[in-house]
Amino acid sequence: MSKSVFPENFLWGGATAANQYEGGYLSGGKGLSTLDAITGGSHTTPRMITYKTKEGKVETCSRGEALPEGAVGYVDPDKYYPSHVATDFYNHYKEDIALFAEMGFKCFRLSIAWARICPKGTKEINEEGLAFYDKVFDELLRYGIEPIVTINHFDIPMYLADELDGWSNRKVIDYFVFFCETLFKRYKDKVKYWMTFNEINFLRSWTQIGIHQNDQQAKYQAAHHLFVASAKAVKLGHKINPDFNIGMMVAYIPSYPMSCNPNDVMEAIKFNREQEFYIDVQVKGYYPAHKVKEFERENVVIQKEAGDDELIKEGTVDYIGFSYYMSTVSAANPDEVKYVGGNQMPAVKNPYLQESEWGWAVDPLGLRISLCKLYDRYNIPLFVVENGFGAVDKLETDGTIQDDYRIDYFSKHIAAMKDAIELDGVDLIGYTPWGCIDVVSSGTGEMKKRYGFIYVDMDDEGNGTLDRSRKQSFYWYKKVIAANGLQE
Ligand code: BGP
Repeated sequence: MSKSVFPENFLWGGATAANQYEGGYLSGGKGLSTLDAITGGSHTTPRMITYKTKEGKVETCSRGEALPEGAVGYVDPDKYYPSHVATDFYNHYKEDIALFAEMGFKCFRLSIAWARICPKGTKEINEEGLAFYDKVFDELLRYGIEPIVTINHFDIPMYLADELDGWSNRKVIDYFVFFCETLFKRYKDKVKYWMTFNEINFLRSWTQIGIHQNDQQAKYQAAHHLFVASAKAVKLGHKINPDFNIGMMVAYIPSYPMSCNPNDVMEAIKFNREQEFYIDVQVKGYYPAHKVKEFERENVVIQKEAGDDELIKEGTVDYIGFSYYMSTVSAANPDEVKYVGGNQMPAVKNPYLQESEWGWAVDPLGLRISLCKLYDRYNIPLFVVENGFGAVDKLETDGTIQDDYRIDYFSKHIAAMKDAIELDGVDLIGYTPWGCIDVVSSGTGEMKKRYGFIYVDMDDEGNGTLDRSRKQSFYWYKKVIAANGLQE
């Protein structure tokens, strides 16, 4: 029998995020977060933000839009908000962790709901929130499962968004660093792996960073504040516990040129480096030259304080965490570009690849390509912290779920990681497939777009028993983990 090429201590596991999984949106002293005011959606209807205008009128707008001045987030009792119950990790954590342990998980990635620890996002602490994650970490550690913590996954306490205009305001850096310090000190003996911001390159205006405007100036000024906050957190974390591994997290979608026409190649370079910009700052510790030039051209002026550049240099991360779901194609001719899927990604169809029902191109080799590109370029450990196949699963009358399409997807992506380790020498430390248990879709708000090895009985309107069932992929992944990635 051949030998596994995956390192012996490779972190096999799964990934989730508080706002899509936890539920208990007002339980245990939690404050409101922006995501608690986002309605459900579907394949065709985008998720909407509910807000109150200055005049007190209740309105909605799509997640990408700017909120009018003075508008505040609002939870309309007549609307359905999937984050409120989600798949209820808050009340099912023991049962779920037992299932993860049964699969043989070495690690489990979760995020902390900022508003559960600091209900308003300010320096008031909710002890009950801290105690909840203590119980979760203790339960994981009991089974020898390493917690991997995303400090901030797409949410911000509503108070910070509405009162301070979120990350556009420099004061939020200080509040975030306080939040990190609270976590680092409290969990320093329980958690070793952290990452600061989920998909830092995908932050949508009010929903995720709490800002009311939505132009380039506002977006990049907020990004600067996120960079400074992340760097401060990394420095502080290393001081509190030098054994901490603190990473960054980016959504990585490698783009291929549509043809060998150099104009298409240039487009692909531009697309890729927009993502790599976020990695450059957090790994190399400075703004890349192309971004500085772009800011000059577009009249984007970043307000920095003395010392920011040094901080960014000193607070570089220990590893690169990234999500990989698909690749895309860039074309110089804009007529080729269509917007696809619930997440409205700009894309050109790749004739060589199949797509998921949501239009996401399935490309296992693209994962190897991403691993090569990132390792060649940055030379620090890599961690695939999200990967997976969103599909409609059918619960059979005998209680089984035959998700062979998911097994096929994972099997090919794991083979691609194996090649990257064995043939390209990539230093890959772990793999946490997305939504290892069914969670609400972030892009569409649907329940029917499922990723899990574990099925949760819950539908798009929030009806269901929340019962858990093992899918066929559950048994398959268990074997893969037991064989440290060797596949039959
Ligand atoms: C990433 C997010 C996750 C997750 C995943 C799948 O962008 O980090 O939160 O949801 O994508 O996307 P979706 O839920 O839209 O299918």
